[in-house]
Amino acid sequence: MLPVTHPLADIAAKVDAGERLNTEEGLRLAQSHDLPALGLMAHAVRARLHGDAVYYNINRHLNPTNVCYVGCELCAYADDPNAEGTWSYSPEECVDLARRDWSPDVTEYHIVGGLHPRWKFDVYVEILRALKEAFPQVHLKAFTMVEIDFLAKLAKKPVPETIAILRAAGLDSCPGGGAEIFHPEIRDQIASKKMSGDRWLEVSGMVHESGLKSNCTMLFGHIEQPGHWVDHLVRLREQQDISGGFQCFIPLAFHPAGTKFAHLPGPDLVTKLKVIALSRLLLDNIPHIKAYWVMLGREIAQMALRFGANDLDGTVVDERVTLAAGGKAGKGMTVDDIRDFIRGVGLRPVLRDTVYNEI
Ligand code: V47
Repeated sequence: MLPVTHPLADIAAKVDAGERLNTEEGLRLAQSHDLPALGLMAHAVRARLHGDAVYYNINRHLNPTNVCYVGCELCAYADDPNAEGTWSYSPEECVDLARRDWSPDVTEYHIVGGLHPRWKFDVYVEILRALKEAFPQVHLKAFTMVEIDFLAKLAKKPVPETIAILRAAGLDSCPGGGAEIFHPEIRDQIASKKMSGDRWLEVSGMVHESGLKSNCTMLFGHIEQPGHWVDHLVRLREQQDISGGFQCFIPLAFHPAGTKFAHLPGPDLVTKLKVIALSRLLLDNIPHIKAYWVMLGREIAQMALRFGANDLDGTVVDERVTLAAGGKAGKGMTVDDIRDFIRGVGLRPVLRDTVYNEI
């Protein structure tokens, strides 16, 4: 795939042979400036796994509350209960909101929010129950590992029992947020009061053990170094070897506005494409890499489909996390936008549900 004299030729040979790359090789890729070579290798892997298919879904985002007592340095979305512009929707209001943006082809609600200091466990359970009752056919992908751990504390129950209660109320799978950067050197600065990386991985193991699928993420383009990406990806890969329930990895491009890091520029084009390619090359046991257009920006998300990504997420509509931090990708994409976008790079749009069944 690469000429034998190329500095990455030995890695390309391993990629060709379908062999797992080690940490040292990951670091060489992460530090390489040869973006086309990374893209070529990652695209070959993605073509081997998925041919020319690019998955997308018809979904809606729902954020029941942006009140959160944690106050992560990386976040512009969440705030304390007395701050202006906060919201806390009751289960009925969540259903009303969901109804506002509903259409018969919606297959997923993506539900994340803050760790509300005053809500009881039952509020979260009732939100799921009310949505499931109103939209029994829609998959509820709800609560990150951070929220699941918090809910277990609220419920005063072990995590597996908590998950069982949430499942009974309608939980179908979990989104991948809250992973940020696992390495404490960085995590202690960007999410100093959030659960540790070890705990995030442990809770995802329990989610998988319960039979639910989940996604995983990495927040990049702030104060981390390439070595932290490799550490993060290798730890996800190790967890996946153990528990096997990650469906999709989503690299999240940092948006600085309104955060403690507002002075930073955020990741550039090269960093975004490099992280997409690196994740495809290192995560040999996670099937899908998502180019989340809301955070990458539409044009770079389209290019990412040629750098290892095979999924675009969905129509989204009412996204608030990125918007709060200066996101400019705009409101939802229509299905026609998404299909044109995928065809524009010579690939084939495939409509999926949340667990990657073709529709
Ligand atoms: O957990 C917070 C991140 C996540 C910022 O699982 C920020 O399919 C950038 O996880 N700049 C929420 N990112 C989004 C998320 C997600 C999105 C789409 C699909 C899926 C999925 C998951 O956003 C948070 C946090 O890691 N985040 N603040 C920021 N300023």
